[in-house]
Amino acid sequence: MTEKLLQELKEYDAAGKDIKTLYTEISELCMKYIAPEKREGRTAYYLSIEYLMGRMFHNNLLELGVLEEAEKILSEKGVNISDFEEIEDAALGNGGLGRLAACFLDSAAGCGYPLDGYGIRYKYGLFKQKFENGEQAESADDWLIWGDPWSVRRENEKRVVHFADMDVTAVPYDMPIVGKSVNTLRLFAAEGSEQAQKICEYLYPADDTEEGKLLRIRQEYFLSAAAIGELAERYVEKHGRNFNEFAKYHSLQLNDTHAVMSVAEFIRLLTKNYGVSFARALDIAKRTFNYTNHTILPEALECWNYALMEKILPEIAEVFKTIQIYAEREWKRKKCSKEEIAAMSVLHGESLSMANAAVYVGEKVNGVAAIHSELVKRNLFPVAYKYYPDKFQNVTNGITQRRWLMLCNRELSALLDSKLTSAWREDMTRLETLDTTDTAEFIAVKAEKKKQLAEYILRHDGIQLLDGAIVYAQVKRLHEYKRQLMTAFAILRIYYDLKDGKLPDFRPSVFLFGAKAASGYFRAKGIIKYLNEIARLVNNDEQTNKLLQVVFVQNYNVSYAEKIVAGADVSLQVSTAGFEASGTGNMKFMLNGAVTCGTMDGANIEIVEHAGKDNNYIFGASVEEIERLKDTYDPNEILSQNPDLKRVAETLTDGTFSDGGKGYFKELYSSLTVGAHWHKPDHYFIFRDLPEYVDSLISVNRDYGNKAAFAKKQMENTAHAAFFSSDRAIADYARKIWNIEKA
Ligand code: NBG
Repeated sequence: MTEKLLQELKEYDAAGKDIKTLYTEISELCMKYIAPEKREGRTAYYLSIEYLMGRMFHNNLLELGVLEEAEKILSEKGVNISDFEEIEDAALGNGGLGRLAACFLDSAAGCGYPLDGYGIRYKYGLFKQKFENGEQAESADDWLIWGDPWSVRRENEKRVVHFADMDVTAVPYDMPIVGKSVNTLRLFAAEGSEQAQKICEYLYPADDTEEGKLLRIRQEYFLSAAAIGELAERYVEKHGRNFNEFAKYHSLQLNDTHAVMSVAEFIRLLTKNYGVSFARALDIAKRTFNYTNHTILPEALECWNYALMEKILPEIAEVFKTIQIYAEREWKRKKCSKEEIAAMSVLHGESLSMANAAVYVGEKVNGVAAIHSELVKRNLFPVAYKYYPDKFQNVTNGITQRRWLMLCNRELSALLDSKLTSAWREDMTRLETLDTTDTAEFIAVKAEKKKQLAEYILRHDGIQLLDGAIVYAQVKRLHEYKRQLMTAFAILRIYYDLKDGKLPDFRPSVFLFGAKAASGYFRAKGIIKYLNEIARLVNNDEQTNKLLQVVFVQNYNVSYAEKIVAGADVSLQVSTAGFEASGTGNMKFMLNGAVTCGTMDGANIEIVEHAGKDNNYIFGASVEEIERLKDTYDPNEILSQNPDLKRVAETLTDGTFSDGGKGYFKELYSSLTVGAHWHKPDHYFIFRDLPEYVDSLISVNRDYGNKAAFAKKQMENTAHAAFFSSDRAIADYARKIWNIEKA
């Protein structure tokens, strides 16, 4: 097959065609050789409202095993496939949750597991970001202007989704996921009236207005009804109308709570259309659905107002209410107290808890890193854990080495091939035999990737990186708990120390940021502005600017990440312990040979377990310490005792920087020193961890002086990254949760 494909590429006429035509035609040519698997046996389905796929072109050629040859053939025709890097990412996701879904699809296909995905084909993906005067400016991400040659519209498989006030047509677009098996990501586009089309217009519309909430409910139901309708119909075609064996052939994974309505839709459909009793339908659902929790932040746990849902989905609301009745009977039989029942309730007063519904119905409930799964049991669903301990599982996240090493770091991959043979590509545990004392070539690769990163940044952001500097990178969504603000303070501490002559041996360092702030998130936007103001100050100071540089790149996305994780030396993962469920960027950096400078949070804990504490830079309060500290913590006392900290914190208010009259900086300062009606001052414990953070950053800087020793630490991280491959994560899901076999 690959021979034929390569032959066709050789015969392809590229003359005089523009980049979009080339991209479309070559992609379509490849698509002819990709045939999705027909589903026969037990299959798992991933139900997710986000998929952050990134660019498909290079990845698919890699998975087809023709990347290098195709590249050669095309370059002889004058087509440089790196030009296709100008093509928009398929950014149908916000961050880690959506990117995880993409990695899982990749690994399942890569390993030959029967896993298909269902999602929404948004017309506009995650907004594009620019900085105007240091502030985030957003514009629509019109990714489809490039066409979508990697998807196939299935006109004859469309179906109608009913709401009380309108009908919407769900038209599937299938994106083949290429690997050992070819799996399918099926994304539904909403068609029909103008209002119907709105459902798939934007990813995550604002949900702070009633209109926004309704739209969100519509999106969730749209995905759920389209997916469940289709699965039920296919089942009936094959097995008839008796649903007793449905759970034997299907395992449905709810990626967070966004598709929990599919549980209600499943029960609704079986009871209304197929004459199954409610009790029986609920029982089948309980053996079919599983739920992954991705955060313990209360604001992210979805609750819907019953009346609101009833307005557009009366039957679905009714099903949730009935689930509550059945659940209560079960809980009373188990002799749960009133309080316990309230804690587990699906319907509580007027509020429908999607998480409680998922926990009650889900056969398995998992967190995404060891510590997070513990917190899910202990803090989030303690009562459910008491009565259903066997439901609760952990599956630590993973990332695909195909995109995050083989594709984004072909130089390091080649080096590993030369040392270990290419067997590591399929069996990452082979990396453990890497001789990490042999550092010279690794150092050369890192330098090359840093050079490529510098070129990319120059091209995209017009910023020249400090030559030969240590690259510290913090790239992720902008959120207070991720503490980009703490890094800002740490940089200022270093800056003032440099100016005061207190850091005589400091080596040139770049602090590299990439992050988008949710459009309604005032503080996150303030932090972006603050970092850009710090960049302006630091980068223009002749006294320090050969030693310290701050760079915030615009429009951080999957494609940017591919450059950054390969070129960085230090991965900054500094969330408040207990708040980052897992993190997956941390794994990408590790795999590419960066040390982690971070807190004992999320998967950092496991990274350090595997790669060694001595090969990373861990600081800050642990989860237990934060829990102990919580009630008595007084940031103002810390500030009053530490003039250095006070000096940097006060740059928010003392006129050092201007936020152009927007009030960002004053509000940030008051969030740290006064608090707000919904939280105590400094509720992410920045001042608790900041001094240790600064020390860690300086230790990294010092250790970097011994190039070989530092490179050894970096290589130790690569060598112990096997556990963080999503091949491992998928195998865990397959075994612990889905009960599926490789083809
Ligand atoms: C995010 C967590 C990350 C985690 C990803 C993937 C949500 C709701 N959660 O820590 O914040 O790595 O999920 O599991 O986006």
